[in-house]
Amino acid sequence: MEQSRFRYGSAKPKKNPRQMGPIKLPKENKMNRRSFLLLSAGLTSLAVAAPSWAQELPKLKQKDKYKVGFAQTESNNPWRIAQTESMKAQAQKEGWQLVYTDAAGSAAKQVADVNSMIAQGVDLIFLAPREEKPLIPAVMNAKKAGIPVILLDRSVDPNLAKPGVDYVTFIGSDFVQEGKRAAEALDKAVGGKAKIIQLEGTTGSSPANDRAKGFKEYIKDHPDMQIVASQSGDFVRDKGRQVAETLLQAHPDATAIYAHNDEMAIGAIAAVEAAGKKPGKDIIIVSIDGERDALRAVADGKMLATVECNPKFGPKAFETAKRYAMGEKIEPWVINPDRFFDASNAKDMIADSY
Ligand code: GYE
Repeated sequence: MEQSRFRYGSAKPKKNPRQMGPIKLPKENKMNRRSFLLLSAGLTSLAVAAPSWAQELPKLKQKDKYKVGFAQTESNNPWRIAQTESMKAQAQKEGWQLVYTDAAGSAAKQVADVNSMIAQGVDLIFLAPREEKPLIPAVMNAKKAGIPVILLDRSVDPNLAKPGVDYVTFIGSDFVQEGKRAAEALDKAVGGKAKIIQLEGTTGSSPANDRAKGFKEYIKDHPDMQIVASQSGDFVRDKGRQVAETLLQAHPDATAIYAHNDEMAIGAIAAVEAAGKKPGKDIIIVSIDGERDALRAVADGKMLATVECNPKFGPKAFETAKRYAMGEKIEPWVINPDRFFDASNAKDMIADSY
């Protein structure tokens, strides 16, 4: 009720009174001035807290069937395609209508996609936010429109939007842990000594940020494991190949490549071979995802290992939405457990992979 009196509830963050300049006060009345200042201080703190109290997390009415949105980031790799298939298959199984959009690698388009889902009156939006900050408006617009959002596979900046407040929950892997596990596998294989080229994922995306963080955290206690170069390959195979080619030329002493996903690792294998070196011998390659081509490369000895990041979100996504509709309190992070694939098991996993 407070929000209607103070108007900040529906105001955009830009309207924060802190940014509106000083409030002019009548100098002649000291008492008035003091209470006015106290009042305005109170208002300021209310306004700062606005996102949490201004509006509650939208609810999901209990119904037999829903119309839900799934805002995908892009469809240029097997991981994304497997994720989309899993969501579509689950929607069909439940008999729910799925409004599917593909942002084709553009955060701006993804925001527009979410706006169009809002206009179409979907009951809930599954969003895979391409980058952590640019997708905040999508989350907030849906909230304002009273449509609950469940984040899938990637998250948003935790300082700008919060689970249980602005969106229901984040369903996904522990990317920091994935980075640590990749570093640990490399450490064991090379006896704690490596000059590493890092191929980063999409700049500003939560998996790229956290996979870098986890890896860095692990190697900080291993002084002979050094990152000699690090650059984004945008999670894309061919960009991974190009970046690896350039960085291998600039750092002929490199002995390892850590790629934030398998697609870039596969690209890197080609770059290593083009440089006249042997992947798996001269250059040890480790990455994350567990897609078919990477499992094959591990089985062939061209890659050391890949930490799993499972794209099959369908069952868990729809189940979480149903739990939410039933009024269950949803945990802020529904963690997907990850397996690990190396020479000991990669071959057996190929048949079942994507
Ligand atoms: O590792 C990558 C994809 O967001 C966790 O994005 C996902 C990552 C995944 O493009 O292959």
